[in-house]
Amino acid sequence: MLDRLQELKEEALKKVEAAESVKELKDIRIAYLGKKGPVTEVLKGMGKLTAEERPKVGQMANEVRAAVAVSIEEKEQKLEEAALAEKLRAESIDVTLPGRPTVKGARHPLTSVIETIEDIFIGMGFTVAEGPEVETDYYNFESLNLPKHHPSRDMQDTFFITSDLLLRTQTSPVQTRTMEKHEGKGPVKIICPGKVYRRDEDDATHSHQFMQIEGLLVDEGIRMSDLKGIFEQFVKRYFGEDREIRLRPSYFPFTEPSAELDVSCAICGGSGCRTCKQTGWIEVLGSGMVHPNVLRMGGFDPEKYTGFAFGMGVERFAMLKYGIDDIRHFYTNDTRFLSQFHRV
Ligand code: 2U9
Repeated sequence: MLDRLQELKEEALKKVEAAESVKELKDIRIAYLGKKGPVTEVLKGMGKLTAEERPKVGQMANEVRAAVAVSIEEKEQKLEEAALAEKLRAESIDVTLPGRPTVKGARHPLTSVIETIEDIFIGMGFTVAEGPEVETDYYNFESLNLPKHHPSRDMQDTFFITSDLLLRTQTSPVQTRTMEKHEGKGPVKIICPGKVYRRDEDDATHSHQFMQIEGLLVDEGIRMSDLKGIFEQFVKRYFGEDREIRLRPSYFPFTEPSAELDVSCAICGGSGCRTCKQTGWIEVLGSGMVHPNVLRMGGFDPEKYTGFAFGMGVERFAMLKYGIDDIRHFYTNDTRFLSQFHRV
């Protein structure tokens, strides 16, 4: 029996020595030291031994168990140390390697243009006002001197939600709402940037959703010359000092008189080219003196107060400034287009 135990010990120690994983060691522990293992089997046969032999075999069995257990533990520690060393080697960081570049986003060109225009008007004492995109018929049409069945309501095709709710076709409702808040006391000096919606077929120059910036200045003694002065400053700051402006008579139901603003063509310098359709001038916005009815509906006394208003399409400004030929580029999220505006 003693020989058998010695044999088992050597066999187990050899296997521990050869083991390459903690899992293997666990299997060896179960195989040799477990309840159904060979050492237990030997001990079960002790009944047949003499009283003299029994303690010797018992002691030997305990020694074998202890030796195998210790060698398993030692081997386990070695394997764990080796695994940790390997992990540290694999995860070591070479601090001398150059960093991986991170891809940075850029402002959308329309956002940049809006911010540039906002800054110019803020510099002239305007504040920025915003309002809801879902509007009532009253704020979008009625309060702008466009009563029901007015022919000019046909000028715009509208996305109606109910008979009274719609997606705003211009940012003008923000101006009426702001006038109401002022309760008939001037000055009101705001610009209103935001999304607007029209039931247009999308093509190179039309989009069913686009960006507008409108402006409104209401105070005592505001005249057409104030409008012209503000436009002159705005155009020179946005397009460049060398650009000239001219006002051309027009018609809008919410302004009287109304005028279109033209800017001298930068491409031909005024002599006429394809961009300016041989006129030397490019139309950039619509404007006019606020109609007395509109002032009255906003809570202002037209006998005391006068004002001017204007509206521009942001995409058109961006297209003119950067030579973009299709409005759909702004809304298709093609990064080849967008990434060109990194430093705008
Ligand atoms: C109030 C009073 C008057 C806003 C104005 C225009 C002229 C205009 C167009 C330019 C290109 C819209 O984006 S576009 O299609 N706008 O020509 N907008 S005057 O007049 C107002 C607004 C609010 C209370």
